[in-house]
Amino acid sequence: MERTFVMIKPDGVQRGLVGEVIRRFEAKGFTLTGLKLMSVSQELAEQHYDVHKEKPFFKGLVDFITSSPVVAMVWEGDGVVAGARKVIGATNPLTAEPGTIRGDFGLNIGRNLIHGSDAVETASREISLWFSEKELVTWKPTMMPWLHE
Ligand code: D4T
Repeated sequence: MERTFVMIKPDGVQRGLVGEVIRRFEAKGFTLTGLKLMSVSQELAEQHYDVHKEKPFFKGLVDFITSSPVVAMVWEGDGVVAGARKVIGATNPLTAEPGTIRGDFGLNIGRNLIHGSDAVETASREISLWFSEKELVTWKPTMMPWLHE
């Protein structure tokens, strides 16, 4: 089953949106497989955003992610990588569609509330960066037959 890494960034946690974000993923029908509130070390932030290390916003992004706790999650389900990105919305909250998390709650690209892996391979790298194998729980919700034909 496909898995993705989702992180509620410091602005989402500080603004009291943790429950709202989890509610949207649950309501969509994805399965929560890993969940933790944590402070992010400089090293983890730099590894996570390694792909952006030459970008002008890199330092601000790392400072932001390490400034206050985040909620790290793994969600599972058919097509969950692309599906989670749809639930999250476009990178810039000002252009994100209403009905998406960023579209409904955000204003600024540097405060876009939430991260979701952008591809299956990225998801696998990010899940092993943020979670140990024993922190992930494999389980089958009993509502599965009501979600899938
Ligand atoms: P993440 O990775 O946080 O889910 O965001 P996206 O996948 O939607 O977007 P991204 O990788 O292009 O950007 C990563 C992260 O950097 C911030 N950012 C981005 C920023 O502060 N200024 C910028 O100009 C850009 C492009 C927002 C998300």
